[in-house]
Amino acid sequence: MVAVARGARTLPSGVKPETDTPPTAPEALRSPLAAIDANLGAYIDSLGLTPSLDDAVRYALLGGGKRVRPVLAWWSGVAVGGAGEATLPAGCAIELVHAFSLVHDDLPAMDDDDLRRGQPTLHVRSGEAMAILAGDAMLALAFGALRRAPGGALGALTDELLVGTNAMICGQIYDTLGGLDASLSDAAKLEAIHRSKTGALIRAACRMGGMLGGGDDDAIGRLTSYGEAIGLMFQIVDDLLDVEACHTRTGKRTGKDADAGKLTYPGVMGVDGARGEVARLGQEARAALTVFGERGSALSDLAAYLERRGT
Ligand code: GRG
Repeated sequence: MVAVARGARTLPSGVKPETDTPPTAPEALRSPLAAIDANLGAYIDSLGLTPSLDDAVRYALLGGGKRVRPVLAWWSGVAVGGAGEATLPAGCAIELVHAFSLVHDDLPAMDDDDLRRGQPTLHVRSGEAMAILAGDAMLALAFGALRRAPGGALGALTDELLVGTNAMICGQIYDTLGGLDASLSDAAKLEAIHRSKTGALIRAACRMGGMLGGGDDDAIGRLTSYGEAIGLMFQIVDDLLDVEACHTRTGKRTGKDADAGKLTYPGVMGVDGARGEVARLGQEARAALTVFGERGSALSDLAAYLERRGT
């Protein structure tokens, strides 16, 4: 008899065991990171949070993460002819909302995860009450971070962050508690959930970066199309990683969604169908960038990387 390790899973049909090495992050993802991290750290330093909250927020916000959303804001600003540095208030705000969402998503009442970014989740490390409170604080601090943007942009940026955050929370409700029209097909439900839960914040990052870069309505419209395509693609890749990758690569438990009976892209359209959808959305994202010429090349590189990312 073959011994099967506790927690071992059988891979769905079409899935190859993980043998390859993940693609390296492109220069477009790496080059703004120092400025983004310094900006996040300086904002937290400026707040003088009470020590236990300061410790929890730093752990959740500064302890790892790819910074995909601030990087998207950065290059969206560049695509419309602005400076990446001008987008930092938006990147900081979005990353705080993202960090809040991960901390709350990991809680026992939601996804009940003990591992995130290869480390214990915040509630495992600091207790459930602190994880709830640190998440609450990060959501409030995100809106405060926008006050460092030029005054004239504050109203529009606040609206974008509000719309993105609210859509993310609605997507989480659909995903965990239900509420979508029962007559929708599984594929339509899945798209509605993830355009909100994962896509809305990515869309907001692109739009807010474009606004701070001084983009006009047409340019913001192109960035919106780009953000919507890569936002959905990001989730499909996440679902594929959930079945294909192991936790040492992703830094979080894998296989949980399928085990919990949740709708996933590989589950609904098969692994090959999901990969095809990733390729289609990648093309859609790149097509939205043509108007920016060379200034959109970093966003194009990011789309290509996000199609193949391994973490
Ligand atoms: C709790 C209100 C509330 C919302 C939670 C986004 C979300 C909604 C939960 C996260 C669940 C999840 C893992 C979704 C898949 C897409 C996603 C957001 C992955 C994590 O984002 P990355 O890969 O994380 O950008 P890093 O660690 O790089 O920052």
